[in-house]
Amino acid sequence: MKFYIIIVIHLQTIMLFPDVWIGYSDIEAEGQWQWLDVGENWCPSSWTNWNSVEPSNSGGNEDCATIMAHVGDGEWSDQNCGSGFPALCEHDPWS
Ligand SMILES: [Ca+2]
Ligand SMILES: [Ca+2]
Repeated sequence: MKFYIIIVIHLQTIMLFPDVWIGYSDIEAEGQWQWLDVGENWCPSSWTNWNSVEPSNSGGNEDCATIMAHVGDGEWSDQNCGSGFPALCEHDPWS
């Protein structure tokens, strides 16, 4: 059995941090959001934490989700995948 430690940083308390990618995307099919795992497999999920006006797919070109650092309480936004944000990753400390 594997155990994972997930470290969640409350980003609103660290205002120097930008938004961060979370590995959730609808790049394969618009509106069908899925997680991309380490094996590069797409995993659908029904739980989300979108901001009330997201996902907006602004300009028809927002296919990657971020946790917004300065809006809401860890709410998500879809943004252009080419934006240079850092990524939040899951790590198995026992592997
Ligand atoms: Ca999209
Ligand atoms: Ca958006």
